[in-house]
Amino acid sequence: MQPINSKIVTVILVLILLMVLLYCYINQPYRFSIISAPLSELNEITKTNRSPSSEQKAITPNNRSDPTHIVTHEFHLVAPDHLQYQQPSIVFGRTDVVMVTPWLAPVVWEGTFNPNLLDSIYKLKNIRIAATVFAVGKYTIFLKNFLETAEQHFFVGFQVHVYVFTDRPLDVPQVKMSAGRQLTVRSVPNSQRWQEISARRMELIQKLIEDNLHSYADYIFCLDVDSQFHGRWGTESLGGLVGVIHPGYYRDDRSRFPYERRPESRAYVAPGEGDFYYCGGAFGGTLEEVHLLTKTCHTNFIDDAKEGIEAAWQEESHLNRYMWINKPSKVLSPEYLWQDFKPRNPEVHLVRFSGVIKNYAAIRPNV
Ligand code: 5GW
Ligand code: MN
Repeated sequence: MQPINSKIVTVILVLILLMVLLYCYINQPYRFSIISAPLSELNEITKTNRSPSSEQKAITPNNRSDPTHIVTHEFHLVAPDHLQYQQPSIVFGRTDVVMVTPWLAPVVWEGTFNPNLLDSIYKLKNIRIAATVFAVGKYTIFLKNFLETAEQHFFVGFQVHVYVFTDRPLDVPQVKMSAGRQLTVRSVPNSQRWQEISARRMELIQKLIEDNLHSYADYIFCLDVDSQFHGRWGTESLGGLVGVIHPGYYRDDRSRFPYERRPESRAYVAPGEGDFYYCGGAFGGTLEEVHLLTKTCHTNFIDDAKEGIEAAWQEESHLNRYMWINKPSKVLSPEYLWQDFKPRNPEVHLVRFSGVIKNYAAIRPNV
């Protein structure tokens, strides 16, 4: 009897192992379905990226060994059969705003997309969204409103994982979250100088992604906490690298953009260059793209600091330099980061997310 028993046990163990392998195999490819453009086309390294080989490694999802292809699940869009929605037109549409960049990335404005169609497409993909928000020092007071309004407007009906980075974990409010949504608190050291918090923000997002975020999310958005949602922010915002147009400068000539103007800085943007002024208070995309962005911006910030230079708007300046060279594949209109004190302009039909009015003296550390 003895050898038969052990044979049965071995057979069962082998079967379990095969089932686990099958499960892993089935789950893997649907998230990364299409093999597309060569890396060399997609990833022109900025003049400040000094180690292209490590950057290439960083962008290869799941460290797959073939460095010549970027694999992504972004491009293959499957709609459910028989979905009813308004016929699209290529001759009628909004005429008061520009809906595409010169490199053919969509610019997302209200009235340019069908939310139900997009949600149906992305529901089938079972996507998971991560959001990061920093609340260091007195900025924890913004968390309640931020989290409550996110429940009402941010990727409603999808799997959302919010990561709160704070030095005051006990001050993180209990906010009721719907099924499929969760919050994780990550402790960070307090810092006296905002410039340090700012520099660390990119570094901590980079680390979060490296900490196996792939097991928990497909896309990530990095948002300022001193803000609230007023309207839908959902699947229309998904893309490889996603930039948000700053509400303060979008009607201005590029000469007025507050880019870093000293050539010594790695955030330098020369006169006559630059597409838009993007905001540091909201950006996102796939984990691979945001990993490369945060890693590059943080490295450049540190290397600047070693030479005694700090860009005009810290990480925002580095982000703007990065997005000048590495063009975003989707651009979100200023609907996606307005400011509560700013009257709505006519082309802004809907404010989705905006910075709240804050009492600087009351919340900022003495710097
Ligand atoms: C920001 C400026 C000066 C001193 C301190 C801060 C600060 C920012 C802080 O003490 N704690 C903190 O958590 N932050 C994080 O950085 C928040 O997520 C905040 O939303 C983000 C950017 O700073 P803001 O919102 O004050 O910058 P603006 O340009 O939106 O006004
Ligand atoms: Mn802010």
